[in-house]
Amino acid sequence: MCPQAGGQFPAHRILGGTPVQAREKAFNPSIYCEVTPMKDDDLPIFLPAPTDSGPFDIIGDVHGCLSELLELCTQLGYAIGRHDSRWLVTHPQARRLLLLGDLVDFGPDSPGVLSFVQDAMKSGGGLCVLGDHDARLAHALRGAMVPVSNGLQRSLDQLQATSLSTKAQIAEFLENLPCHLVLDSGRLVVAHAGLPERLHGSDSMETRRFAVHGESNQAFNVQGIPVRDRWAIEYLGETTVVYGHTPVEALRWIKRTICIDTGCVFGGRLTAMRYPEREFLSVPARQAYYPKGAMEGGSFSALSNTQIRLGLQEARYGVPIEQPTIHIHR
Ligand SMILES: [Mn+2]
Repeated sequence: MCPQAGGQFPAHRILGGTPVQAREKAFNPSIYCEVTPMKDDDLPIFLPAPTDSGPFDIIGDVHGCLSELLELCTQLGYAIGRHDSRWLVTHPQARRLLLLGDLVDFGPDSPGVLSFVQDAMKSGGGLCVLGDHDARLAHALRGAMVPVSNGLQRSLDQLQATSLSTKAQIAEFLENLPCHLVLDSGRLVVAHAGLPERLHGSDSMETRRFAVHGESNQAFNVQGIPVRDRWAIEYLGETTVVYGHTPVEALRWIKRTICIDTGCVFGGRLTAMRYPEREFLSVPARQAYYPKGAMEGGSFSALSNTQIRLGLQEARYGVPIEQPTIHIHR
């Protein structure tokens, strides 16, 4: 059984080795494992071996911000070209993009981001995990009844002129994304909403729900303020966990976990973490594409002094918080 199991939808089997003839082989962690969809006309997708050590450029929630994504990739040294309406995305040092999910909703060009990421995965071997907005869009494109809010309508409007077959292809791509990835022989875990250590490498409903949608029962501190990322505060693992989902104004290491969603679509920045270097690179949003109401930490952002802001956050989280240096390209 491939430890990289965990697409949002269980309609596929995880198999080891090359297609068809290797179907009954045990999983071999030294090769990529194939996720073979149950339906014959679905295309197989490939997941990295858990021993895959990169190097990766891990990118937080894009939410349809194609311009900023292209700019960040350029700053990261990717060569980006176009051929037959497809993106060609390669890196001279063979680095690979690793998207943390929530490619869509809120922003100006969700279809463009979906095309870019799919083409980057094909041409440069990039990787991506599933976010909650991606999962909802896939359901909506399949005709399921989902609450149309949170910017989903914007994505559906942008896809209105798209053919039915392309919509089905987008849904299939999203449905086959893994909910989390274990990489670098267990030194790195990526999941859209983070993941506690006990769920790393597992493929249960609980794992999928946590990795894609986040902690279900909200905790509150003694002042009655909601505590986000309780799992990160309680985290004792050696594995570095990189995630997005909750926009943060400033990056912060909470133990060995870090959220790199810096709220680009709300007028913040799009941020990448270089792995294994653990360096951070951001590009500012060209504009606020959606009201900032969904941003966390509004009370912190009103303060200009970063040290005071960090102190308030430490008090709120009750654990030491370390702020990494972030290189911002303007
Ligand atoms: Mn999310």
